Amino acid sequence: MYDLPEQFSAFGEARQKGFLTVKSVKEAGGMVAGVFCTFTPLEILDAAGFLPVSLCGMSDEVIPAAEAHLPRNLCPLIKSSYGFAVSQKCPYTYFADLIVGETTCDGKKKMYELLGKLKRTYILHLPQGEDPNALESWTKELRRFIAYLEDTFSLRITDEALREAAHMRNRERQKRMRLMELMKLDPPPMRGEQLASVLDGAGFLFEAASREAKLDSLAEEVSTQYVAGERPVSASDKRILVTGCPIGGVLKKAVGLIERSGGTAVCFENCSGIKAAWQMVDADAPDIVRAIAARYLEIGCAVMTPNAKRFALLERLVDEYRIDGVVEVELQFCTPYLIEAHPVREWARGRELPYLGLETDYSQSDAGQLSTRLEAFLERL
Ligand code: BJ8
Repeated sequence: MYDLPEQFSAFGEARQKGFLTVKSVKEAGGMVAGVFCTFTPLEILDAAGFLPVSLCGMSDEVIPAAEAHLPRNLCPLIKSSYGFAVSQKCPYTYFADLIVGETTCDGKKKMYELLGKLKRTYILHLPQGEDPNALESWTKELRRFIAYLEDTFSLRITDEALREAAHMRNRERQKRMRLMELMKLDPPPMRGEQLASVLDGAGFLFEAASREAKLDSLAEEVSTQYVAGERPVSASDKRILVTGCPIGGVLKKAVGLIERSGGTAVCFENCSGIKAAWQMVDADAPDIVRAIAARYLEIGCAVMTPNAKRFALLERLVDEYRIDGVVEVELQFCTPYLIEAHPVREWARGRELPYLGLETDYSQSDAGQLSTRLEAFLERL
């Protein structure tokens, strides 16, 4: 088995260790913003001097606490996120001066109302689809958010600071893309589970220059070892594209199982993977707020109606990563993605690509059943 470079572990531990950084930022008088979604315009929070931190819940340990207020038949990501807040088990939520939510799926929207009773919460009203007014209304919404931050926290957000933040976030996205694009190699130079842990962990390395340096150094290390002949993944492994809901809470169960059953997840279309990184902000555009708005509207999430952007991206990724099969990971009760699974299945059929949909939650109770289905699927490829 591949000997992990030390850098992989640094990313793996970032989520646990990052709260010490957040604590010291708070002690030094800094401000922290908790965020949940890839649509959150990080550049605005950066330019305002906030440290943005993801609050997405990834474990089922706090779901019983959440179910005291929320229905059982709700997506585990929502229940876990709320559960961590209500049970005060998440240091990041504890330190947050502000929580930024957005109108995506109904479950999250309504959960934010409850969260607003625990913490100061601001809701961004995201346009719900590809209508001709979407860019105008999202740009106005971002200006309203800027005005809210300026008034509430007595600060000033300049265009210059927004441009600087856009350049910084673009650099980070490019570095994430560089790492993900290494998976185009055949056989790939690392396991998908390793890659996904790095992409998640990078979000908890809060100092931009050091985060960028670590992403660069990992890409260098992986490339150097590959050129030197290291082959951590068997050439006979099937190349799998993973799509669907965010996978942080089911990484080991879903991706780990794919990779123990004869496949490698070479491409993550999900949030935290390519969907969240491939589009850049035009940082030198005359209207920087509009440029930020335009960039975020390119995200092909199933909460959008219609969601043609997801299919355009999938189409491109299948060729670029020479995909043998598609695995769609659906979190239970996620209406937008569960309904969009049908057109994704139809699209895969049209491309003559084997497709498997896995509906799961954060528990381990279905691990055996998923394993059997994945083994059968991968054997067929
Ligand atoms: S941009 S994928 S992070 S909305 S919470 S929709 S799993 S029922 S997370 Fe998401 Fe933003 Fe889109 Fe990405 Fe379903 Fe659960 Fe809703 Fe979810």
